[in-house]
Amino acid sequence: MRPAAVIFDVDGTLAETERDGHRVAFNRAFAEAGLPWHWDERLYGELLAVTGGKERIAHYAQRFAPDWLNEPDAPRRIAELHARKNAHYAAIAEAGELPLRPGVAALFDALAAAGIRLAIATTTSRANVDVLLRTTLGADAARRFDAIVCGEDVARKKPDPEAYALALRQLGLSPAHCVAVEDSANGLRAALGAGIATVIVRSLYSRGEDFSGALAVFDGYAAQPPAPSQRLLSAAHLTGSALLAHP
Ligand code: XBP
Ligand code: MG
Repeated sequence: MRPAAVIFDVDGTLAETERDGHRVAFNRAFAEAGLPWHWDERLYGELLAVTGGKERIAHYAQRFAPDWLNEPDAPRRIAELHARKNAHYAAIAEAGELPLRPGVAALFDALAAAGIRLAIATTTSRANVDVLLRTTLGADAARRFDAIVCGEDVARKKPDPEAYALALRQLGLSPAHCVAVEDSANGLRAALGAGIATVIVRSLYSRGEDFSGALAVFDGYAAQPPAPSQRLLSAAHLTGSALLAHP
């Protein structure tokens, strides 16, 4: 049995957006606001434990600038910083600096050709998803997805399963008929929490994470379609151990 739908995460999974996209955009917003904050690559890797841009800023401030966070207008300043960050992120994407990971576009095509529906469950902002899809796959790209659940749509971000549960409801499918594709341990916990079998494609920042419970773990999408889709299709009905026994 093939899956009826494959639900993709975005950041790290479809594109390496974190190091050269979100991180750079955060730093531009901090500099613009006159803040002496700079998130280098290593520190950003630690901060990624907290999903959501606003939540990440608050988490950083709690550790490194508690007085700033205790100001009464801190929530407004965080919201402003985050809005500016997303504006810088959009500019980076518009400049063509955030390509899809190799093999992603071919995988979308192979799944669609096999009659398998595409969906997205991410905790990033909708504007960031829109600009990434548009600048990589064209103006109509969002129409290829039957459900796109973003950070604004949920009360609790990953690793909470809410984003995946909502995607299932929008698709009208049970978890047994779907496969999730994730790059991080937080994402894996979210998808498994919703009862969805999950394939991991590790990203720059997630290489050392614990992926216990994943159906399979890859370091990239196979270069030659339809190989990646074949493995993904079979992932829906093979148990993790069977997949490992038949790599
Ligand atoms: C994505 C995130 C996001 C992005 C930025 O996690 O953690 O916070 O870094 O998003 P996942 P916003 O890939 O597990 O969905 O700044 O738009 O919140
Ligand atoms: Mg991710």
